[in-house]
Amino acid sequence: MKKLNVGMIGGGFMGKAHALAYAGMPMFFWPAPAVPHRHTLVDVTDEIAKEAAAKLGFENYSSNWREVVENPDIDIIDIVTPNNSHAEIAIAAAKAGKHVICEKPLARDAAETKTMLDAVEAAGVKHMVAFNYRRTPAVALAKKYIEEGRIGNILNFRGTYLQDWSADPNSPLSWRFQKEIAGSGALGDIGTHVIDFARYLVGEITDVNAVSKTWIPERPVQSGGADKLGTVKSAGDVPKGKVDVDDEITTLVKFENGAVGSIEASRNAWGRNNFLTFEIHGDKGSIYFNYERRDELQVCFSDDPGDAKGFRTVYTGPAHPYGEGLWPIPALGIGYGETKIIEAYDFIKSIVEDTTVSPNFDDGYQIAVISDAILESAEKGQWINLEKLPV
Ligand code: SOE
Repeated sequence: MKKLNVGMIGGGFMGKAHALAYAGMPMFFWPAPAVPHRHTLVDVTDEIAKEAAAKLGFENYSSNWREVVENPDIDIIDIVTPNNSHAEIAIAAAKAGKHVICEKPLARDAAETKTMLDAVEAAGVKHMVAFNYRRTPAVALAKKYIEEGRIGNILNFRGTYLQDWSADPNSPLSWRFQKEIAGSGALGDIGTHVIDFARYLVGEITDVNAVSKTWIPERPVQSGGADKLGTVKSAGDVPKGKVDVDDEITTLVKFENGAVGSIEASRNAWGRNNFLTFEIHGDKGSIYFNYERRDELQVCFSDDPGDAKGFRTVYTGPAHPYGEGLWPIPALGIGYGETKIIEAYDFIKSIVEDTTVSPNFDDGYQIAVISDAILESAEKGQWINLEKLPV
């Protein structure tokens, strides 16, 4: 069976998710299109890389990503580093002829993202941006129902991504709160997942009208590099640094096909953990999804009998998208790991079969253009029409 060697740049939280996906993919989708081999893991020092490689099952380690990108044995470069390093690595990887998968958001703004898109297109390599949530079977099922016309013409999309890991002012000033590294705050980090849902399920966004807030303007300076997502709190009188990105963003949206809606993202929503939701109303029915209950798709069809009309729950399983590879009984449980396994499967399949996979760097670029427009709208306090922006 064909083998593809993976060089993964970064060994933190997302590195764990991607390593799990490479290990698990052939167990779920057999025969695998190709078996991903965890060849080399790169981190900032040899010591950190060595430990991460041992933990995540990589054969080799390195602290020199350029060498790994140039290594002729490597087929795929997987980028799971903070946002400010994505472009440099992805462009070098594309020039070296490697297929590239990169965590989201692709880069800090649309201009930087465009350089990545241009590089992979010029090199003719396969590329994917890791908006994994659209690979939750219930989300893919929503897409199927929409394509089959089960809820008719779409009128409204209401999407949220709410978390509370940074609601505590003592959560440290990690890179996710620094514009120079992250590009934006809740918008880029989590709001982009909702934008991905909106484009995937409804269509292109043409206009946005947003508000943005930074609720906690300074945070304790982080000691050590690890991104603990608010689980490590600073106690006492510690030096603080400025937060220069959004904590919360809410925007109205208009779609090319006439639908309207809203997108919300906040990391200051106490009680919400991974509250990634959408409700979509069509002229023949409605669909509701909440990632915190990710085995379930709530549906209501207008032609349901009058005495049974209302939302009901479909539990995803073998009869649904990706069901042939996953668990044999509905509701046994899909997790974050499974979404990443499906993502790895679709990416590797696209390499072997020489097809285009979505979401790819073009999708990542469109999402960056929309994100920039949202920030511009919030700053100017007005609607921004995307058709007038350079794309
Ligand atoms: C932090 O908010 C984060 O890790 C995001 O960066 C991921 O994309 C999301 O899936 C989980 O939360």
